[in-house]
Amino acid sequence: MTLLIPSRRALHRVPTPRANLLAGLLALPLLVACGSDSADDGLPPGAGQTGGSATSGGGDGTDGGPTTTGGDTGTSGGVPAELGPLPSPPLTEAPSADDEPLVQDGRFHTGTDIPVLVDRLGPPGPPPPTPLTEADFDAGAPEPVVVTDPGVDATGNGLPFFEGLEPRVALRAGELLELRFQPVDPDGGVADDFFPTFYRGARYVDNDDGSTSFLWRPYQADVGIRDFVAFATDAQQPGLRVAYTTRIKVELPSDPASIENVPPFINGNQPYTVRVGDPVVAEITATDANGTLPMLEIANLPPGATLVADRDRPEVHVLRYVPDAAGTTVLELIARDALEPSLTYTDTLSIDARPAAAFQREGARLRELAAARDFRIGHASSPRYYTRPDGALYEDTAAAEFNLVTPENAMKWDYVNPFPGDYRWADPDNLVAWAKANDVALHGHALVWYAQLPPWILESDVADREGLMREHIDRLLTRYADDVTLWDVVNEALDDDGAYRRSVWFEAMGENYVDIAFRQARASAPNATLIYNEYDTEVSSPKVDATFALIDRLQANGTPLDGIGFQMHLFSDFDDYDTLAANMAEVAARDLDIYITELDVSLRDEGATEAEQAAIYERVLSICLEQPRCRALQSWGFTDRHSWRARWNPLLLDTSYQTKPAYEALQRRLGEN
Ligand SMILES: [Ca+2]
Ligand SMILES: [Ca+2]
Repeated sequence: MTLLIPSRRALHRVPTPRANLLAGLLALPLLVACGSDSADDGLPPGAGQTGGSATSGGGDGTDGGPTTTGGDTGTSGGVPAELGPLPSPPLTEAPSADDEPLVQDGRFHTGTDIPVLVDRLGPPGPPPPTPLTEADFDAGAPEPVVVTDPGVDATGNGLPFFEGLEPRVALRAGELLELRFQPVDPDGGVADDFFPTFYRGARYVDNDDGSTSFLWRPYQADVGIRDFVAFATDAQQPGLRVAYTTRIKVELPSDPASIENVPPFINGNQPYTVRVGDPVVAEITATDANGTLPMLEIANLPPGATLVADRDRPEVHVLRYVPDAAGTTVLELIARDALEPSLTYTDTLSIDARPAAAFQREGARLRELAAARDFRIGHASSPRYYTRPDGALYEDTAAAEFNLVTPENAMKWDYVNPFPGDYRWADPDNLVAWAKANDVALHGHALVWYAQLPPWILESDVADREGLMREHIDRLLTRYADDVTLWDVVNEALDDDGAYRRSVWFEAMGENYVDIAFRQARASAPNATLIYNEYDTEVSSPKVDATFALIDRLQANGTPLDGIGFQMHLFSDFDDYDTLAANMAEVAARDLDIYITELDVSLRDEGATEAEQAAIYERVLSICLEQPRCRALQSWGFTDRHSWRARWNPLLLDTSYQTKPAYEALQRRLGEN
């Protein structure tokens, strides 16, 4: 039975949000939008941001932000002095020969032309949150955190809470956990709820009485302590939410053999379109909630195929084969329980092989048209694309179409440096090698950001942050000094209301962190183009005003800044072209270059058409081409198969690598005068 530990929670006592609480929230699995950039739509607006309600002021001051603390840079008077030397000795171990990647066995990737590297410690990816301890459990759940949309002033409004949500629950593996709770607003009305937490095998049940139940039966693999978070939404102001946490401890029962042996599980696989004659690689992950390692089989293994266990990840098997004829192959995957082989889980993986002719595109390639006008057309490259079935087609298509590339994730802090002194260079190195082989320029992304930070940075001492930030910038710029010509140095410093985000960087250095970051970047890479990258820059808003105030402040300080990145994650209702052009003109008037860095146009709204999408791509490109300081247009991916907003088909090619009207629109416009 579930053991409920009684404890008092002051539901109305909501403290000033603190970075460590937010760090905990950010570390929740479903609050981190993996493989994505900026605020994903799976989150409530504001979640995963700073949670700070009512931060006032524009970009001209820190309005009560923390004072700068030490580091190596004198920052008295709010304007950074010259940078001092980097921390000596270093705050974390510098990259060394131990971090250098190895050449990967050909059975594990789709590459054929250049060696593919792999990290000694396994592939990169966001590191798991720091495990919670018994002491954390004894301390109880974190305090609730208020999250507000921009412009929401909750003064005088009673905060919603959950009736029935326990702050701490302990149970044994094999038992069923039920958390039953009801959102309540003290001012009356109907409060709503939102649940970002989900564990395998869990479900939510609407009890038809206003309450919801979260049902979850943990097994041996789930032993440990974790946080369950639910958001209560205010009845009067839907832009006001409060995150409440239940801390859950799962222990083994005295007789673990009493726990039911449940079937294994295979992670879902999407269908893929590939090209006949290319190698197909698929990483298939099979797990067992009982904590054992399932056996994996493929009932109809193609001729000549290999199926081998991954060196570093025992739960992953890697299939590789070369389809020699057109047609769809439905691979039958079987995971067998380690202790009871008749206990199985089956799944399929569908691979549609088409002849090369099926991927020929009419007309000239985008990069040829762009090069003829001294322009860059680029894309964001999906991490480790060479480990997916369509990897060969992906890289050939990218090489044919683009003369600029940004790693979508490979250079983000949590990927490249997940633990102190642990560098995962393989994926960025592979992209650099591919780009050089194909004469594609590289645009590094993103050195200093509030998101996709590893837990060790979120938990770092405030006094060390300036040094850690500078070390990080220096190490990446030094490694890629000969290869990367542009860098997003600071990404998304401003909140939607124009205030500085209360990031770990702002917390430590105030607004000066932006200056310090750019100065370090210039010192480490004197010839690189240094960019400030931001989203929602195509509209009129307090944030855009604050962006210009930020630029003006940097320039008044003599801080090096070469360009502004307009991310432009658009939806099909976008039509504010005049504001886009005016904002670009404002940037140009400040003697800065403009880069459209992350363009995509999501077909989210009902009835939205690919023709409308194409028209937006074309108009945005036109405005860029008509602005002499606009140097490049990058889309955030190029095939709808690999997109952070894949469900809204936002890109140039469809999931089968066929051209969409958006592709043809860019092609047409690039070919015009
Ligand atoms: Ca209320
Ligand atoms: Ca089992």
